[in-house]
Amino acid sequence: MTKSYALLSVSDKTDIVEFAKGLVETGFGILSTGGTFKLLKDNGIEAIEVSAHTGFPEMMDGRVKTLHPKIHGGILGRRGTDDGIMQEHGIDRIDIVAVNLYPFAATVAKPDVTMSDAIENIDIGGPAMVRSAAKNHAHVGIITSPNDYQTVLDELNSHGALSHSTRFDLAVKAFEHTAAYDGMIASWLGARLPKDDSAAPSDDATATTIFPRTFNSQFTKAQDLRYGENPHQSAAFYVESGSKEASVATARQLQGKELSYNNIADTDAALECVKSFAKPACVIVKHANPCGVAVSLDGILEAYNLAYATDPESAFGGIIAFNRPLDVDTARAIVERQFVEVIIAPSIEDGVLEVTGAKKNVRVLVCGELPSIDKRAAQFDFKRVNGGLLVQDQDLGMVDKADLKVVTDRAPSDEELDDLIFAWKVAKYVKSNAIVYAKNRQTIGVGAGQMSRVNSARIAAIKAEHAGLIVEGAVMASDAFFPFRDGIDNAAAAGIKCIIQPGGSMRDEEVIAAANEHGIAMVFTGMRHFRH
Ligand code: 93A
Repeated sequence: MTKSYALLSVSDKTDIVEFAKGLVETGFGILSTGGTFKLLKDNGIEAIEVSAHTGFPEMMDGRVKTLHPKIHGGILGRRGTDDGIMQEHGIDRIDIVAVNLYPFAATVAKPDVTMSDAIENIDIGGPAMVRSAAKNHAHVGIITSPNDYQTVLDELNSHGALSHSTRFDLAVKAFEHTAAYDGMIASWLGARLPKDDSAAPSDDATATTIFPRTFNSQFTKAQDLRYGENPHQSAAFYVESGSKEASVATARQLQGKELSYNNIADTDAALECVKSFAKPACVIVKHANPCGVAVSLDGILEAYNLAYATDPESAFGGIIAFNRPLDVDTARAIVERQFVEVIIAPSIEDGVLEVTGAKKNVRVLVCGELPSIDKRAAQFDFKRVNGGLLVQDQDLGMVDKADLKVVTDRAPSDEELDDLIFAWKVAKYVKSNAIVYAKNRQTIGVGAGQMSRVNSARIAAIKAEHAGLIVEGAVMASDAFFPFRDGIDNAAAAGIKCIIQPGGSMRDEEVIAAANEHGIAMVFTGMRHFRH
């Protein structure tokens, strides 16, 4: 049996002395690189320098320290299978590896960092050892964070060895550590790619900051944008690797000038909303909110006419999405009637581009067949907050008629139920607090993004009145429960006859009583659709 070592090579030397002491007490021999070795020695810990162990000096200013078969063979050798070959070459087992990497992040965070500083702080030997040990976690424990030293020592002391589950967990952490490290290097260097092929990256690392080619290795840049949400913000559009579903990211632009940052965001909102409907539908979005939505069995021209009628003022300069191929008549109706930024549809029929092309700058996008509504794969939603990232599943929650709970004396009619489900689907895509008034599968008033629900309801009523649409007999959808009865009283005064909402308020009783007083039929979905 060859000898067993723990190899310690750390840039962040927090608690390494105590850890080494503990390892020595459990019987490990310690191997260590220059700086770490010196610190251990200064603290009276017996260790062997890696260069003495391999017979090779650290060279090239430390670029080559641990890249040696006696190190990697000692880590990677399969215990049992490879014992013979290890013995033949005098390779000792390395059963514990504690490595953390050159401080690339801290280096590039310095305001006066140069390209050569950054390059020298790209650790090569460290990640190689981390990955070797993580790969061979069946036999080796890899520790990449001082936070794990004590747990490892405790386990070694109580059981004499690390359990498989501990080694596995440590290996996952190790791969996370190296993946994050490489991602960081790629992003930082990628942001400094020379714009011109002939120019080498300058040593003035702060000179040309651009958006990197990839982002977190999961997103690839599709295009640099002229600017962000506002002209003083720079921006780029990244597409998620492996993304196949019809989306704004996978769509093809057939006509019109380059999409802007806001165009992409609004096209996404419109397309995602129109995906909710199985029958021919049109969604018009303005400033990330649907300002008109309609479904029509007569086809998308009628759906567009109805959606436009909800709020012609807001539809000006909007983004229009369809869930059916765009035909010539619909294209003509749009460009003759209104200024439109983007039209997106699964495909277009012959002759459409001649019609849309006559109007300057109308962007036409085709996204391919839309996924069937209940077969969408949930992806992650990200929201950046200062200093962090919020991650959640996409809101793909759906309800159908069978999920609805009637809570009032009066139950909705079949016709009203269709409108309720329609209004509910729209409300999901309206920023909270969201109130949607609808009749005959047409929105007749949308109240979006207010800080109080009752104000959203007031706005929906004002919009309906403004567009000359009759609220009497319409339904109302609310993305979250009504905290007070005033929302119901207001709706009743406007002429609403039916309400869909999640329910679950402390005052549900009071809200239901208000609905009953007004002869309103109300259903609870049991599901909320906040959208911020
Ligand atoms: O320059 S390296 O990429 N080449 C190596 O062979 C190597 N081996 C260990 N960096 C290398 N290391 C790194 O040195 C470790 O990842 C650790 O961050 C650091 C510890 O060096 P020292 O013990 O001299 O302070």
